[in-house]
Amino acid sequence: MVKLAPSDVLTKEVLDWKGLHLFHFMGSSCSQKTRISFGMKGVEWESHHVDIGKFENFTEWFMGINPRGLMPTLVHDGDVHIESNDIVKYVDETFDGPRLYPTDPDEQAFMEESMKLEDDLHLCVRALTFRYLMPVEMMKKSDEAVDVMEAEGAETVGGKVDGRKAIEVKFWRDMNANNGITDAQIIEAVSEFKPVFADLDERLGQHEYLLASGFSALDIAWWITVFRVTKLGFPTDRYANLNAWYEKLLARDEFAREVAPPPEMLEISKAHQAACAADGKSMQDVMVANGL
Ligand SMILES: N[C@@H](CCC(=O)N[C@@H](CS)C(=O)NCC(=O)O)C(=O)O
Repeated sequence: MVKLAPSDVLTKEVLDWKGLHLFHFMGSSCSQKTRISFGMKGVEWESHHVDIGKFENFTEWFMGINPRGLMPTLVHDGDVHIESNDIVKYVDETFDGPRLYPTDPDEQAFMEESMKLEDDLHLCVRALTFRYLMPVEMMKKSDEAVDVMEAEGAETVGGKVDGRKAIEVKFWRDMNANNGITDAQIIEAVSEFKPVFADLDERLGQHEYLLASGFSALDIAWWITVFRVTKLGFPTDRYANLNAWYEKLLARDEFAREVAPPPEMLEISKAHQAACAADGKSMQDVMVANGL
């Protein structure tokens, strides 16, 4: 679990906070994952909305509670937890309510491996998001904001030197240098997702949810990825079982309400994807052109 050591927390005031505080952004897929999980669990939490479009996660204050500059971040009775999958696990273990983690050791082992894969693919989700969600001018980070993010925050996470921020800084600097996300990044991301989705599809042909024992946080984590890439134009309907599971969970209020974009954003996104398609550059166009 990724809990910060008090020495990693440079924004000291949160060390005295009581209660369950979630720093999140409405449109962030990792934040959506935690909000859906909290809803399924039935826990009450205090909301701190951080607008990543306004670079509010790249300030000295926020970097002081998350040295990676990422959403979501949890403060519980003065302890700071980062990493969405770890936050969900922590809340599942700490609070009453329906269990989101299995008790069977084989399922626990499978889940740990699959959650890691889901997390490892997050930069692929991000590449697709930053290409297809909105026009590049609306998605780019200013150089000044990235400079602040690079300079602020502790160098350590859990008391150990952390290399994660350098990966984040490189992502944003590359995006600015390339004026967006390149076709090569799209091809790489889609090539990663295809075999993974085929595996999920096969599992979902065997049981209703990803674990034989029933609904779990694994469904929430992968559903968030499938939701995001589907909305960006990935042909999820190529995978019949995955698609049916995706639609079934989307019909649940705990899921739908956390991922519904504001109408004006939806309009911008649709218009952007239509413009990409008119240029022959939709996600499916890039896939077809590259034999994917
Ligand atoms: N592995 C991290 C990834 C977190 C992450 O990348 N969050 C995104 C939002 S989904 C973010 O904060 N991006 C920063 C930005 O876009 O400025 C987690 O699961 O919490």
